[in-house]
Amino acid sequence: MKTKKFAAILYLLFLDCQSIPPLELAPNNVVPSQKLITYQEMELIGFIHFTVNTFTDKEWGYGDESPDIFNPSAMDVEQWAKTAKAAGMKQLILTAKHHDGFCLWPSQYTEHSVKNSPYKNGKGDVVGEFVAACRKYGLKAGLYLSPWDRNHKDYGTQAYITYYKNQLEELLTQYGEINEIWFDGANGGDGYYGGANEIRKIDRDTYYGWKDIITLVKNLQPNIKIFSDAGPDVHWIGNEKGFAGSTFWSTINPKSLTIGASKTNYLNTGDPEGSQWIVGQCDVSIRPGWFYHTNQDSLVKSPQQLADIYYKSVGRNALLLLNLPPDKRGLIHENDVKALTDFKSIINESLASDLAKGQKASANNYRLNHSKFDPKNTLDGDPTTYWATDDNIFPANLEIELNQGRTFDRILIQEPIRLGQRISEFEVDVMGDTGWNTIFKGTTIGYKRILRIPTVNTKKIRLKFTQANNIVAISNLELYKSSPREVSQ
Ligand code: FUL
Repeated sequence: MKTKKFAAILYLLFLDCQSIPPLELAPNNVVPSQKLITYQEMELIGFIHFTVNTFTDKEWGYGDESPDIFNPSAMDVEQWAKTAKAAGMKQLILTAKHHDGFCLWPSQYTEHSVKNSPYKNGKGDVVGEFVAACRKYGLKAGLYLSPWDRNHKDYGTQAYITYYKNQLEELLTQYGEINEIWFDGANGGDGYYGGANEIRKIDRDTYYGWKDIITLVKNLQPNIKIFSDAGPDVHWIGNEKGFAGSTFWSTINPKSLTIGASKTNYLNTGDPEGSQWIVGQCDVSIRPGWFYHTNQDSLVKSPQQLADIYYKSVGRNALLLLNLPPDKRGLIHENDVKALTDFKSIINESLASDLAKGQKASANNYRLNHSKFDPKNTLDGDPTTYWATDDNIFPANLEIELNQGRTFDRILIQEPIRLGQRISEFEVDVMGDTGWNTIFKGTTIGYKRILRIPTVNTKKIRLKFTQANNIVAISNLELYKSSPREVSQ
């Protein structure tokens, strides 16, 4: 009898538990892997374009350059790493081989490499030295291996694909963990090609056999992120200015992408209907060219221009990949170091003191009235906690009340992207003397959005989320007054 009663109580308890909705918000269909979240969290990374072009003053070598010209006079790979580290970069990517085909490591598959250059009397290995310097300074190492090779006699045939795969195998087995491999979309055209001096065209869809190459890369380095116009992990942003679209979805449809032939507008905005999560990466050079040219010493981007780029990349849900090309000495030039250092100190100053921290957050609704979804989770500095509403609450309003009137002009917002990217329309209102004023209207947020708004002085600010593809969830909100140094003095 007693056991029957006990069973009935258990059953009732079970029924009761069933009626309580689960405490974690159901994720979207498309979400990033932890690997991609960790990758996106790097935010700022650097590119190193360095090869024979540095010595010939060219942007694209023809492929007939003699290895004799690769002779940096004061090479210091650690200076690259130290410079990047000091600027808060988390990774560097080196052009192990650019379109000219010259290899910065002593590849066994070609004579066209550092092994036949005067650098360290042919005993040098720039890739090896680079990776060691990255490790020493706590940076992740990435490598660029140009699919196009204007030096190789077999370019355009299957023999070259074998050569390319062999080189990938060298790079991905001899240097420990490589965090990213960069597949450039530029390929096919005129070149030296072992002396043929002709134009060679390839079929972008079929020639490289990208599917096999991707499998090979992932087998050799399971944790690597593959960059290309088409991902599969990281995609080009569609321009070389360092700007993501002001609407930018981390979801995209890979069926619409081809390496070397993707629509740039599509890459620039992503796709709310996208079937895959591919992180956006904004590449741009600190100078007009990707390689060092003396006559561009005065054309290094100003710290203010770099700050603008930062807001249009990191501030728009993408990564910034900033190129720092070493000069003929093998050093990042003083002007570049200065611009980079000043840029980073300006951004650090702008985002130094969060005026919303420890202030009051409220909302017109929060899910189940449960503390797990409380609006104050947006101000706790913990990226894993978040505010979320009950089902179908639009607008979802998040209000921040400051303990006194504050002046600010930057708003940093984050979605808990492990649950997917959701917001597609929002506005920002501030409380004025006569009530709420809308001062900004926006679309996407994603991992991180940093809004530059006109300077306001207010005690109350409201974010009004008017459209999303799922229940609204926000993990973080910060308010800042930017450094006056963001504007040229
Ligand atoms: C382009 C290349 O053609 C440029 O030389 C540079 O490497 C840039 C990052 O990608 O497609």
